[in-house]
Amino acid sequence: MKEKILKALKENPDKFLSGEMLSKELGITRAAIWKHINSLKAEGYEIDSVSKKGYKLIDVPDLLTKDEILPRLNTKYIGKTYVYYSKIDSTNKKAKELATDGFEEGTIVISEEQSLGRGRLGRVWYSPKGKGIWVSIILKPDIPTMMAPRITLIGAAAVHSALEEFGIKSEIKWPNDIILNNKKVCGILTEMSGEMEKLNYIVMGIGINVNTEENELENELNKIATSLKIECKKEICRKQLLCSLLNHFEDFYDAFKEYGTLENVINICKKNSILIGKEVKIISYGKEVAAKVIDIEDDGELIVKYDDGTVGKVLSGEVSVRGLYGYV
Ligand code: BT5
Repeated sequence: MKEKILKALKENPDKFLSGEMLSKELGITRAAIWKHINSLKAEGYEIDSVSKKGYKLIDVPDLLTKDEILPRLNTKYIGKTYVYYSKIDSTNKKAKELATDGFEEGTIVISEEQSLGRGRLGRVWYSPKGKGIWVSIILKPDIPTMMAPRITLIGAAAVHSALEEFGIKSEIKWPNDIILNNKKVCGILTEMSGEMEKLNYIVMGIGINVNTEENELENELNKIATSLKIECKKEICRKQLLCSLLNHFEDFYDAFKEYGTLENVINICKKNSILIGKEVKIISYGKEVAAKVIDIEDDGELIVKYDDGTVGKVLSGEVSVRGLYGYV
């Protein structure tokens, strides 16, 4: 009902809608209308209430609530079950609990702020309030568990494509970073549950620094991290970006499920790779090895040439890749 009232207010931006009219149209009492209006106000909607005139929408909050996102989303199933928090420890942690409780494929968990946002290998992901997109997607594809890390590249290609719609040309640092101006603007954390043969679920967490200011990237994070606002020198609409991201994600993910290939995704990751042709350090289980990145395989693995001339494949999920002289 609240959604219907909001829709009516949005469709009549310059008009007062009387409580009586709303109550007749929606078939609920005026007291109930008043309650829903108060609940919208509590969410941050600025609504003018004038006795004998009614209600007029003045301003919409910059929030990624269900009411703001679902009407703009063109997906079939990604995001249709929408779990929203203003603050949570980690959306990935919550999504894993929900996936275990039987929440279906496509459910997303989103929060304006994370108090314990997580990166890979127990690292911390800085997630300040209202400044970014901190979202996790529950996936339950019928694939062997060992194929699950490939899904990370679907996330990377989806973020890249969404940014492209905003005229932002990003680079992809295999397997889970999106880079702007040699700094990290987005990170992806793919977690899974399953046995060798059977995958129970995947949770893909995506964190994008959207409107974070430079001085908000604390603890020297500004040396390796950036935001869309810092690079584009203007605010970016988080709602539009989130919808575009989820739309692209569903397209790529559907193709993967239907045909079992990652052709488009790999093409995007190769074409926009910041690593191919570079000398890097591959860090795995505390060991560092120098190598040159040659290519990305059709199955998503990184092909590298070691200093002794041998060529090898690197699986995502277990490594970090660093440039010889800096982050990339
Ligand atoms: C990642 O890990 O890049 C995965 C980040 C995933 C975050 C999302 S947000 C929604 C969902 N819920 C979660 O709890 N997590 C996911 P990794 O490659 O390990 O990179 C982590 C490193 O990036 C840290 O050690 C910092 O150096 C750096 N970092 C931390 N916060 C950052 C930020 N906001 N922007 C850029 N870099 C950051």
